[in-house]
Amino acid sequence: MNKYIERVLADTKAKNANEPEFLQTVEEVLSSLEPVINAHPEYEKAALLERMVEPERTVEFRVTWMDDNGEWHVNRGYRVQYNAALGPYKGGIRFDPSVNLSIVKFLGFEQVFKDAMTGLPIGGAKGGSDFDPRGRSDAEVMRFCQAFMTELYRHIGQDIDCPAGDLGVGGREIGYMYGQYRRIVGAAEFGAVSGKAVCTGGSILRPEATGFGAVYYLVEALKHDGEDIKGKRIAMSGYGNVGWGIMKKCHQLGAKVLYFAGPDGYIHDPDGVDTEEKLNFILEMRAKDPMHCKPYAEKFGCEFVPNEKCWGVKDVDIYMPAATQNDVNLESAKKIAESGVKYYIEVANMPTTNEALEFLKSQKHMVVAPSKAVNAGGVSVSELEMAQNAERLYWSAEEVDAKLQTIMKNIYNNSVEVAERYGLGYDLVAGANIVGFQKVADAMMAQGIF
Ligand code: 2IT
Repeated sequence: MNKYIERVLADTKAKNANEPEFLQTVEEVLSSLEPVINAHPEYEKAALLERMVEPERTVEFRVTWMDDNGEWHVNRGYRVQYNAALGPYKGGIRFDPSVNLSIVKFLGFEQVFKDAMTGLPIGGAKGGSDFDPRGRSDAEVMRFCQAFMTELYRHIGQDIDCPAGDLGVGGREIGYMYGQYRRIVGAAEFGAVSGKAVCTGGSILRPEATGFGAVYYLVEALKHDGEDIKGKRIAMSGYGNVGWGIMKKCHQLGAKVLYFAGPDGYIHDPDGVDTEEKLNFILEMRAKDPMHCKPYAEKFGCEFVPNEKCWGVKDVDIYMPAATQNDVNLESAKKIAESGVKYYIEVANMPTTNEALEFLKSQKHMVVAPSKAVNAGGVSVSELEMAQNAERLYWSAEEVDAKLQTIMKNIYNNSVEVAERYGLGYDLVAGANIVGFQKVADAMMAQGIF
């Protein structure tokens, strides 16, 4: 490997030894940058990689809130403002007991390159809390969101940092956080938070955007091989906001999601999630209890396989891990490769361990697409929401959807073109990393060293 990359990686590991998820993504990204670093010796002189791996700012804060029984709880809140060379910091907020500094830094680092790839003027950030919203009443969630924003508000703003949702943070939580922001600053500054409901400054299609964008990317990857999405069969994990968006778009385009996995096991519906009734049932099921997908099998009379993932099923054309990080390890990757299925399209942030990703990429019969390209539709429509807020107008669904399709097409095409230009062949993973890196690098070099 290039000596400069090797040195920065070793230093990053030594400095952040207790942050495994963060180190995982730094290793994945940096190790794919060799050709571009070789071509630009000036980057080493400007300490570019050292600066890129270090967040511009990390905020960690106490969040104190009262439950419905009058008991006080203390959680930890985070916002990692990673890189604003391309525009205001932008990225989601995750509420989940697993959230810690390593998770937020990994998500923030990924976000920098993802946001760059969209071609829109946004930097990268991520935030969250170890608060567990599951089983909490609406009033408890509201009090938590208000307490969280009471500290976060001083670090964000429409030209500074615009948070949005992620796992555990949907339209409801965003609404409560935006309301508290507005109350404190005393101004209808819509562009300070995205993913808002349409009635309060949000963009049409934001809830669907990540899933729709993933399918638009998939359409391009299929087209490259002379294939059509119509009639394709899909196995996925996750049926949250993103998974649901994929199912909805697949239904519209005549593809079928035959398998989907949740925390309790997986569903096999041989007809696919092919009706509005099924799509609506998934929404209701998730709202009632996000930990169990078994009720779908009971309702629609299909198979439920407890405590298993659907990686390795053979009667599909495409796998789409859309749950959470490190969902697919080497053992699952081997089953996936053995199944003979060609397309492995990552959707969740970093759903594949590095060794599993390397293994899948080495399989000659497979096409592997990286999440930071595939799931960029969500943040793209978030930025379109900021644009609508800035001009104080709402756009139609057709306008937003057309822009989203163009963005996803460009992300795919740019990745292919750059990988080819650097002699890497059809490498969608390295192509995406290099496209994102190059945009951030150009902006950082143009702005001087700091
Ligand atoms: O991972 C992601 O891109 C998000 N959670 C969405 C970020 C955003 O600002 O909409």
